[in-house]
Amino acid sequence: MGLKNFITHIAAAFCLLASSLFQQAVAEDGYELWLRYEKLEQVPKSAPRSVVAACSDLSPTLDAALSEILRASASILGTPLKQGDRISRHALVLTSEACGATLPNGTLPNADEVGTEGYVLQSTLINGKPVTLIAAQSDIGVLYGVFDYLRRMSSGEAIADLDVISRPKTQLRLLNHWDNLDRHVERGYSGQSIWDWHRLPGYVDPRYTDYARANASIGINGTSLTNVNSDATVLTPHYLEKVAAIADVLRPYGIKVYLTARFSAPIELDGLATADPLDPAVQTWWQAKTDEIYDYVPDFGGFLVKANSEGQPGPQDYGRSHAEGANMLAKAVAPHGGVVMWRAFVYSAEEPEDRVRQAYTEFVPLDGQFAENVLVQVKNGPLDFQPREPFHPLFGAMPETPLMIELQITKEYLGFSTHLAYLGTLWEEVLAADTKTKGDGTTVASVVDGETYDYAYTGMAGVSNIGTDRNWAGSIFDQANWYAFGRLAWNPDASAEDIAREWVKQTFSRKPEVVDEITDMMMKSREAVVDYMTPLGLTHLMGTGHHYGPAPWVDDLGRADWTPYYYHKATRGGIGFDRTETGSDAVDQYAGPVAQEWASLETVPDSLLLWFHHVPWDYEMQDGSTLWQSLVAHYARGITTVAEMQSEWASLKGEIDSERFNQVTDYLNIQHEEAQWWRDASIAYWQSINQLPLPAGEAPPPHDLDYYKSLSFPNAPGQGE
Ligand code: GCV
Repeated sequence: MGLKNFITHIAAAFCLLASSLFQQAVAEDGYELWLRYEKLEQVPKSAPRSVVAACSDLSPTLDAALSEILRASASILGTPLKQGDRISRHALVLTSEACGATLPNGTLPNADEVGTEGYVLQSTLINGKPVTLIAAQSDIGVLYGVFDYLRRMSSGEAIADLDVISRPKTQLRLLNHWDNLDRHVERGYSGQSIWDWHRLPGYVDPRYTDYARANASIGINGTSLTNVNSDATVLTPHYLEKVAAIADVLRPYGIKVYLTARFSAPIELDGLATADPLDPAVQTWWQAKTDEIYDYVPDFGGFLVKANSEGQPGPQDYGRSHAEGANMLAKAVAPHGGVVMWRAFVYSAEEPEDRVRQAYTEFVPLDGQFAENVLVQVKNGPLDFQPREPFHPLFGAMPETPLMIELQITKEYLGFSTHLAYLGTLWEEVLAADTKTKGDGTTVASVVDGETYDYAYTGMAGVSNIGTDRNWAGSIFDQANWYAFGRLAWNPDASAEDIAREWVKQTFSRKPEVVDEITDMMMKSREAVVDYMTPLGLTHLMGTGHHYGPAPWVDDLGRADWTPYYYHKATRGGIGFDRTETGSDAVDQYAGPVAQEWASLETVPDSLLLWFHHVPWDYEMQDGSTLWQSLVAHYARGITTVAEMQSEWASLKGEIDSERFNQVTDYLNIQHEEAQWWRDASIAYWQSINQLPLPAGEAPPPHDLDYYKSLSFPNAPGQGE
């Protein structure tokens, strides 16, 4: 080999090494979420050539929009768009009323079309030049429009001949972090809290900008930073400075900061004798505290409150109602344009009635008594974010009070971060449910988005699954739940499948066969969890406290309604909670036709059977099998579906980078093992009660019941206080 050849070989080997090192360096660890902006195989003719902001004033929000376009175009198209100051052919033109649009009259969309946050994407001519216009009333509308445009580009969709108008159907689209000041996240399965309180405000983690980008890309416009089981310390000046530093980063992305208000804060922070909301000194304290917060954060969104629930202090400690408590805080934030989100997740410490009845009993009589800037925040179901619940009976029952829906993105009851459970389908089921409170078609979505009762405020909250894990959410597929929450908050009528598809295209691959396969896995994943954990309307059978794994046998906690036994009531004679008029009559809290359907064994769907009825083990199901046979078959179906997901995923080897492929493979293996554990432990317990043999062909659990009972997980993540 001559010297020249030798050098060429060495150079080639070096390049190979460098490129493999580079590949490792840019390994797909999930950090980029759905904003990966994967390069297009072929740049379409309609691709823009330059970007220009047709504005007399460039706000930080428009700066963010421009820099997102430059970042994305560099990646998707291979070169960043040129940033021009004049409109040229094939330019992307950003503009808004707020930025002092420098465009011909009539180019901007009007407020009726797009409202304060909507936008248009339009392929049009400006000064005779073909351009794509991203225009809005506000700069945040432009940013949302930019993210929509980039979503289309990065999904490989057509970007020629665009004629899109989009505006959110709800006003307040919030994440609720259940993050403590010591960075423990209650029900968090993705590391610690991203809010690094100790180092703030001196060190502001650059990650907060990526958090803001991700949220803005799906339309989220608010975040409540702290746990609803709240710590008054966050309201002290030392912490408010830190809150202000976070708010400064989020502001350009249209995200307002909210805080949880501990009702007893006046006592704890300043030694007041009471926190009675009708006490003038207490009212003055909250007014001054609120003014102080607004000094730090001028666009502070308001308070989120959990009161008189699970040991939290509240107005009832002083004989006052939830409305009186909420209204005191509402008065304090009103002059600043803030709101109060008052949670309806309440149940009495004395257990006077079926727990799922209590929020309705408590809140319906207060309809009309809340101040104008109060929203009552209601979980999707009447119990507690279970794999399946009927919709909450409060939806449709409070025409005078804006009701927000609260969804749980973090999977406290659906397998933490290792089980693949796409929650888009769970939320779609709830949002599409017909409450019939104002005739047919009064869906939960139409209540929440204000269409039915013309609420002054509308909103959706999602309990965050975000933490310090490099992939943010604990698993790649859990990112889809964050994504789906934002997209549904923007449009509660959107289809879970469409959302899954667009997420897959941006996250994994644009290849149709890959998109189909992964979407299929996602669409059946939640029902699989229902099948292997709590089929046929069973509920809350999880391990005590941490909620990890099965524990249907637990019947002796401090209070009955924390035990699985309370919910399944299994005896030798039968199983299920009678919520008809012969039992707790919780079904009566639903509008007539819904109540009738669910109260009757003839018409109740199998999926809610044991939620509303106590039936014998040999009860004949719709398909002719006995309840016992059906229950066992559901467990088997759940495990089979997970096995299917495993082989579907395995078939994608080579289509997905190895880092994400391997992690998902490992997690699916865990899910399969745990699905089997759920089935075996549950069957071992049910058999100890009903003494029935297993249906033919069903394998007995490999261990006896005592073994399953003996398993203990004191260090399971995400536990509460
Ligand atoms: C923040 C459930 C959870 C608690 C949570 C509570 C709530 O009970 O297990 O951790 O507390 O809901 O929503 O307030």
